[in-house]
Amino acid sequence: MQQGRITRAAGGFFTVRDDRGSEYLCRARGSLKKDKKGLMVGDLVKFDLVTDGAGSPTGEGIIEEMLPRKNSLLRPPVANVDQLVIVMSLKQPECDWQLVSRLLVLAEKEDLSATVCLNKTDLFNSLEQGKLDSKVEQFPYPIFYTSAVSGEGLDTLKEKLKDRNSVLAGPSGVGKSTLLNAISPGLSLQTAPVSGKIKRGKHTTRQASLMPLESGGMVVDTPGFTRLNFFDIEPEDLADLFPEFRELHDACGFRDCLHLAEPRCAVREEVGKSLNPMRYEHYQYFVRELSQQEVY
Ligand SMILES: Nc1nc2c(ncn2[C@@H]2O[C@H](COP(=O)(O)OP(=O)(O)O)[C@@H](O)[C@H]2O)c(=O)[nH]1
Ligand SMILES: [Mg+2]
Ligand SMILES: [Zn+2]
Repeated sequence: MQQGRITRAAGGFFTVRDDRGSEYLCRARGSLKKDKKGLMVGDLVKFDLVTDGAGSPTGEGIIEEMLPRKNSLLRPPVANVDQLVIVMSLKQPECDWQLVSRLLVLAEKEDLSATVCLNKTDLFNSLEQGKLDSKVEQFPYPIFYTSAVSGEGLDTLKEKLKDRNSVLAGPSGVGKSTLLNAISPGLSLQTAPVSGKIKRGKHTTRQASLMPLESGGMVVDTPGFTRLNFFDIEPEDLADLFPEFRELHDACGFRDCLHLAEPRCAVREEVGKSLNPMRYEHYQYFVRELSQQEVY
């Protein structure tokens, strides 16, 4: 049996890529389809090659088995992800920091390491950069800057993606596909100008597929989205998904402190000191959102 990774899934067919980079079009063994989780892009699978009448391989295969998953994301649906790279642009469209935090919460929940890539630095002047620098002080995740126009940060991006399975996520129009084309021109991904009226990109990247990068590693370019819902998170568990709050929790006066209005709250105490105020705002907003969801 051969082993490989599913790089594409459509209409009951799976493209499986082996270590040498050969791709096979596969169907799944009937018993696998009934598996409640189903097969996903990113899954490691064992498969048998289909041969023709003369016994030569046809380039097609049958997936017999799925190897255990390390993790899986729902949006985009992809398994065994090493890292999430959240891409935002500084302008056109403007960076949506709440969406950044939302994606970071989802990454924490899946035990995924995450980085933030801020693109289109060419549209930013030093005054705007200065304002941003103070906004992201004490931000608890790595942030790096890129521009597909000036080439700034492209080596950093390439280095971060090297030899890992990464998912690029962020709204449409921020430059995800353009950045991937810049570091791996063979991909020839479609890109689209941000539509003038609503300053939001058109949806050009459709299906989730895992693409090999010329410099090593694989990446999923996702269609943009602006709205993401949480599910399966209780309000009292949210602070655990803010790593910078997690370590302070023990110092709060109440063991079940939600870090909202409770007295002697170690988290609130640190907002504006060791904690980024914007992150605390996002936390408050998300707790409220999760509490409202609970009613139903
Ligand atoms: N000024 C500027 N424009 C960029 C940059 N990167 C991408 N773009 C433009 O932004 C638009 C959207 O890019 P695209 O890659 O399709 O965004 P995606 O939806 O995130 O994949 C295109 O018109 C790109 O040419 C950048 O660094 N600077
Ligand atoms: Mg795109
Ligand atoms: Zn507290």
